Amino acid sequence: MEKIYQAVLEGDLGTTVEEVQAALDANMTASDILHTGLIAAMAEVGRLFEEGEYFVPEMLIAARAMKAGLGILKPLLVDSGIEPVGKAVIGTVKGDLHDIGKNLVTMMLEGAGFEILDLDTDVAPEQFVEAIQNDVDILGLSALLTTTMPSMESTIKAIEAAGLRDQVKIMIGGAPVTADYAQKIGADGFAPDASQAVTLAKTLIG
Ligand code: B1M
Repeated sequence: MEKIYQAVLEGDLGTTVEEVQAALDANMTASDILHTGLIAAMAEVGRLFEEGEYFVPEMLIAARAMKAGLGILKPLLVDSGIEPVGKAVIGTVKGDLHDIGKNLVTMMLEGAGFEILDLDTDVAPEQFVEAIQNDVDILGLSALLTTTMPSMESTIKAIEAAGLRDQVKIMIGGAPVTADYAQKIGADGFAPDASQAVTLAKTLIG
């Protein structure tokens, strides 16, 4: 696990992939590798960036390594093989290019049996409005920047203006987002991480 952690920290994609595979071969669970290896390393990358020891390029190559590791874990995280329990649209809001957390939430929701339409990153309010027209149970909005959090509110306003607010439950998340903020902007819920996003989504459609 230490090798995975170090490899992500160093942005070493090849070693990350090798060590994630080695950990799986040694019967470690996908969930343990995800949390103790990959997510823990990204948290450290964020700390180093804040302290001025890492800059954007280091952050970017670490993110690439993490994504490659996630790619190996994905089939194990999503392989639930059950009928969809609900339909969800998800995306990172306008102006924001961070997608790792959103991808994790997507994988966990897929693993829990949700059918997902992932709109990717930098998604404008009108794109979300368009995507939820047909029988969507949950809309998930992700934001990693304090400067893009207001895009969550604009998206909810656009959905209200389109007359669709009563048809969809809206949940939000991302490192700077809080439950208070969710309440303030009229979202239906907030989840601090991907597994709690699954619990929340199930509760919202319950
Ligand atoms: Co960015 N970045 N970044 N970055 N980056 C942060 C977010 C930052 C906190 C770093 C720091 O200063 N410590 C900081 C934001 C500060 C702020 O707003 N207050 C920051 C900055 C400043 C920037 C730039 C402005 C840097 C620059 O260019 N000067 C720039 C902005 C680009 C843009 O979006 N327009 C930028 C760019 C980048 C990279 C491209 C280099 C890269 C992103 C690569 C990618 O995503 N493909 C990057 C990265 C990697 C980070 C950090 C280091 C890691 C983010 C991450 O992937 N975490 C990040 C520092 C940090 O967060 N500690 C940072 C791992 C991931 C698993 O966690 O995304 O939080 P997270 O997701 C969690 C939960 O939040 C939750 O579940 C997930 C899984 O548990 N969750 C949800 C997320 N979405 C959810 C949705 C839900 C529910 C739960 O419901 C729908």
